Amino acid sequence: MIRCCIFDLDGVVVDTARFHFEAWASLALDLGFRLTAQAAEATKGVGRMESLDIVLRAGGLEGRFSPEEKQRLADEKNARYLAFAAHMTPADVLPGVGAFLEELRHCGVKRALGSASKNAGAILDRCDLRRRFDAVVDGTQVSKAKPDPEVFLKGAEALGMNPAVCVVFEDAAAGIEAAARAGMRSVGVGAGAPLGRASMRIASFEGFTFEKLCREIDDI
Ligand code: B16
Ligand code: MG
Repeated sequence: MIRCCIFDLDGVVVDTARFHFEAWASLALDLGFRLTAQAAEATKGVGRMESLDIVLRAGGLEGRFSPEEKQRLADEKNARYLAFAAHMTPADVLPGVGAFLEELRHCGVKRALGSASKNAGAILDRCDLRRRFDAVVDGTQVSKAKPDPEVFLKGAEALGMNPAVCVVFEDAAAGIEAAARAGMRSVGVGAGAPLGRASMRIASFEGFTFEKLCREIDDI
């Protein structure tokens, strides 16, 4: 029985993952190195300061900056990210997401957002998405980054749902792992990195339905 769907934001509901990548890549260039696709992928779904550590490690710069300097670098990355995101509109919601969220509402399935991003609220407002979710848990409300399950467990708790009836939609390995640790099934979204522990995989929400979801994973 699936009674609640929990959505990651970046890379699942909206295509902001590329803005995060571009902001980290330009910061890395300023620091004197080119960010590899592999290092960029590793920042997916991971909190801001943890992502900075991944980026600095990729450039062989770990341990080179004081906590104050690291905070400044993280603030700079965020300013660049927000400059990209400032132009977002409801047209930036990924294909099929709106119809799927509406179908869930129609079927009486609860919808929660579970994002590591501290900017999630602003993005939801820009894209007129807040009213589509019954609960929103973002990076301002959690203390442990994915793959810790905290963000998804808080989403389920806010809606009074047992993890066993929740399905998480994620584009990042850290998020799929977080779902597994929360005791939830998961759907890997997108054609990116391998998401080994996902219960199923979809390329996008286009043509995806609640009926297909139930058929694929409800009897696992
Ligand atoms: P911020 P998600 C995550 O969002 C992003 O995937 C990740 O790249 C980013 O570092 C993290 O949010 C923190 O975002 O800097 O905006 O607080 O995928 O969990 O929705
Ligand atoms: Mg994501």
